[in-house]
Amino acid sequence: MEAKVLISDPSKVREELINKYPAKVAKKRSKSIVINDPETIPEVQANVRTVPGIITQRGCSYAGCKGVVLGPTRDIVNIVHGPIGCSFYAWLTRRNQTRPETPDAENYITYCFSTDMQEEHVVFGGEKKLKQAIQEAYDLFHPKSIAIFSTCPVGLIGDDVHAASREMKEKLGDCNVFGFSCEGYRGVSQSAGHHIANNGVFKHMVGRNNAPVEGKFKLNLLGEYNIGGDAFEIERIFEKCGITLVASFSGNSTVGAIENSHMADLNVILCHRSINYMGDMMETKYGIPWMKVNFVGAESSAKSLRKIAEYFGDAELKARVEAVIAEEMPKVKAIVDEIRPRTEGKTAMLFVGGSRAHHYQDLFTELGMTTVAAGYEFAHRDDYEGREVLPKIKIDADSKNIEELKVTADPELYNPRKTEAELEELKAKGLEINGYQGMMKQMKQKSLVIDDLSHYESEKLIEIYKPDIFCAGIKEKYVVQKMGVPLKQLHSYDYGGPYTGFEGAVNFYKDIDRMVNNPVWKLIKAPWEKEEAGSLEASYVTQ
Ligand code: CFM
Repeated sequence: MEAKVLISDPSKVREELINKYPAKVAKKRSKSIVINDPETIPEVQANVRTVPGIITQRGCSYAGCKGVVLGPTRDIVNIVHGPIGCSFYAWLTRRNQTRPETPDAENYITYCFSTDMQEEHVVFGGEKKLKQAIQEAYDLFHPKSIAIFSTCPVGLIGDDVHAASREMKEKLGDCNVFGFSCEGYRGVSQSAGHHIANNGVFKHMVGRNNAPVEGKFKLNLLGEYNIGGDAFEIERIFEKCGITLVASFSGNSTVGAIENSHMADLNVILCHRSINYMGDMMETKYGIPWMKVNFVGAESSAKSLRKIAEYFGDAELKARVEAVIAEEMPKVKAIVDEIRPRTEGKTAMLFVGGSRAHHYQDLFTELGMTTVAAGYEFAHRDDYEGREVLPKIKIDADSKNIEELKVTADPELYNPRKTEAELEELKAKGLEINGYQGMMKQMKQKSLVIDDLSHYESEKLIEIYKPDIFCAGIKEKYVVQKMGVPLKQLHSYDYGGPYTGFEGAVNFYKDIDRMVNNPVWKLIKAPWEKEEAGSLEASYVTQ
């Protein structure tokens, strides 16, 4: 069927995507492929098991716990209990950056700590080796904290990382040792690991230090991991506005700041998927409300700053935020005005993680580009449809495996930062407190929303739509580029970034301009597209 005909009727595209599958698979995938209607948001099947063999983009629970949430904190020794590969292949690949206060301040991010589990430990147990590893790390570095991460074999052989951690914490005396049961197979994706990490950070770190924090407008930044320096740009803007960042969860963060984070008066959440649990738990225990913000996109950054100022309700802060926006925006506008005529009308597809497939649409909108299809790898229905659907989400066996902490108000430290009446007033002003609208309300009518995109579906989509840019990760990059479509990595940003805030937006506009307007993509012809029969060249064959 002609691509143009298909595009004008996305239900036909949907059929094309699923009609190659066997009936059972087609039935399952069809629930995760929907045609958007921002008015009456359709239900998307999400956070369910991937069809085996379909080639998913997803990662594992260990990746979500160790790599995503705990990895960016610089002064914690993160020991991976497992075979060496789990550590080695996660070593510095996420491009999360950090900036120690002084050149000799603690920073373990560049290290790779592993128990290097061997067959012998799988057969006879690895706890002894784990305790030795903790002792060795302590003797070498004397860190404030050591965290232990379980990989698949640890759960299979039954090593008790929690008991080993407790024993070593007691023995060492001045080092907070705690473990995570984040075996790769838990849950259906890295999303399970986020939840496990949130629970552990909340139990073992948050609230350990009640020292007051100076500053008039104190907040925590939740779900910002400083990929490519994103957090540095947000810190710059906060500082200019006179906003005090108590702790970041967890880009450019320290153990001390997280332990003290319950002294802040607001939590702002960037990546809802990976850290909304923390927002809810801190609200229940300490009375700190949370608010969804987005610092990806210049307009979104300005909007988020205004929301923060509105929350604190201080005239001086509001004026300062407006002054910062007025100072930053013209520089951004000058660049976007120059680039936009070259990007206007072009199309993008975003299939990333659990948050960026939504947020980066704002930057493409600023460039005049349309997102024709988007989806998350591992997000839940609320990230697509908004948090209103939370009560309707069915809890399946895979989710039941993940602990839900029972949190109650702290008898001494619970202190509601806003009264019910004040919260109502803020809501009346349009501030969404403890809310998130999800991706679909912002997407156009008839755009495609696809959860846990398979490899086959990605190829089919590219064939039909020929988008000007495809955003995903390293596993997809070269396959897509061989089809003549540039791929921007929205996980690691390739070699670029930061992309947050005002300076980040400018970086993004320039990078996308360079990619979508590069003539090289039109010159590419895959070997199998060449006209002469039998002309498939294999230039890597040397003889
Ligand atoms: Fe949140 Fe993230 Fe993302 Fe994510 Fe990730 Fe990531 Fe991501 Mo890769 S925490 S959900 S688990 S914004 S590592 S920094 S880019 S998949 S979209």
